[in-house]
Amino acid sequence: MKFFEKVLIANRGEIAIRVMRACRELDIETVAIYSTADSDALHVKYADEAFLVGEAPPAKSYLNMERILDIAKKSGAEAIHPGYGFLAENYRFSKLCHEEGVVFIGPSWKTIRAMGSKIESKQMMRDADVPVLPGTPGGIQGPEEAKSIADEVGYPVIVKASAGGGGIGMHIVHDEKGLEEAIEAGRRIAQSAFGDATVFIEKYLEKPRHIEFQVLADEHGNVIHLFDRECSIQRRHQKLVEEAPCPIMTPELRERMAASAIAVAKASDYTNAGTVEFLYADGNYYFMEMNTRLQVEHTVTEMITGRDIVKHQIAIAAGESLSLDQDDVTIRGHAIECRINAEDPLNNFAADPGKILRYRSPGGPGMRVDSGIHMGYSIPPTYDSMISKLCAWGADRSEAISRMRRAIYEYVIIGVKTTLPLHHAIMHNRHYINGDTHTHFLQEEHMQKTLARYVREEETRMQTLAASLRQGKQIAAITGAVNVYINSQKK
Ligand code: MV4
Repeated sequence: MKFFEKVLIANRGEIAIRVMRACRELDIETVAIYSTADSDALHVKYADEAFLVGEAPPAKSYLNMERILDIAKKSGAEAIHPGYGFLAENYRFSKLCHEEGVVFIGPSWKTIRAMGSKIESKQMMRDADVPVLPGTPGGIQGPEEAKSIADEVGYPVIVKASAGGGGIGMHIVHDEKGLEEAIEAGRRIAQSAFGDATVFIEKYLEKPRHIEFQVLADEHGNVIHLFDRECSIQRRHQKLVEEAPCPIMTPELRERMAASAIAVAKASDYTNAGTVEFLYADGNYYFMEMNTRLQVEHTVTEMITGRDIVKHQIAIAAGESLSLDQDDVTIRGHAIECRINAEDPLNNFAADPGKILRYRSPGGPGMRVDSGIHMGYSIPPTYDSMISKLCAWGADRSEAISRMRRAIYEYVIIGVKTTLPLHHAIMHNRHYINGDTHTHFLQEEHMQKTLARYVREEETRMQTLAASLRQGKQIAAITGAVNVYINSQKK
């Protein structure tokens, strides 16, 4: 089944390539767009056609709706896949595509808009009997209302921006003294970041887990889920490690949460692929938000279910009925994703863009590496600093961890600082190994101590490798034997 003749991918990097891979398997032609900073990028070379969309700043290129639609029409693309980030959750873009007769591969613009409002989506879920955290039902009207609600739910509470995301405008309040100030600060930040000052308050959970469910919904009322992911390990609201399934999931909890995830999708008239995010603490879970896009971490779900989420997105957007029943989807084994970024773990994770001088990615059993870079490529400073998504699958969680450690050992990246040592530290952390994680995991002392040591070890490894390359030992570098060589040097 072909679904479309030609699809435009309105994104860059690894996710553009991920979508194009699905298109290629489906025999669909691909159209890439690229900014002046990306003329040498892999996604441009991978596509059947590529069009310059504008200057490097996202507002002039990957966020330029009119220009992207012009390219879609000029190239004859019938549909646009937005990837994640950029225009993926911009309801105006989805609406504009609809008006211009181009299929937006994602949910309807009305659903995207409704889910963009935390207050509206929370109310919708409350009505659908999905658990939500107690707090103000709508936006805060005044300090008196805020005080009485905070007293009712009990401190600590959290102030959140209704239009928010990524923790922007969020403030934790421990007692009545800080409340008014937090609301004012939240309103100010929300106004300048989103043009909407509406904030609300809810009960704050100290160390919750972030558990999410992948859902698929077609345009004929069929909704299924593809099980759960655990995404608690984050830094500044950027996920670093994700896995599927969630290590603490029980059949009973899964049944309840999955039913809620399906209820969320049905209540919002959801179509296409989406993710329902929950906070979990002490046996209870609460709806947090719904992401109306393909997510970075969809990979781990694909690995445990054997299903291609992007192909399902394309089929759904073409009006097809879901080709799967809920009972067709089962979990096989366990998968972990580490996001490898060009960042300096010892310098507050400052981005470290630059040229990749040597690059060799891991392989062998149970590996998946989604990447938009290659040896000799310069990571531009303009966009995110992701090098790759390193994913390991195992028959059980323990084997997935062993394989991830082995993959980190095999990985050679020279030229930029990377988060590999951080991932090494996490994969050897006994709390992680026990599945004992939460949203403040990286701030804990035990992580800080081990991290510094692993970063130094990794730097030594890469320096030794660089030196051996300068001595002409290229063969070792490309065969991977260099890792063995380096380890024996250390002894
Ligand atoms: C919370 C919370 C605890 N209690 N809400 C962070 C991003 C935004 N989408 C919501 N976030 C949180 N909301 C209540 N009522 C803790 C967080 C939170 C968090 C959530 C998921 C993953 C990582 C996190 C890191 C810090 C805070």
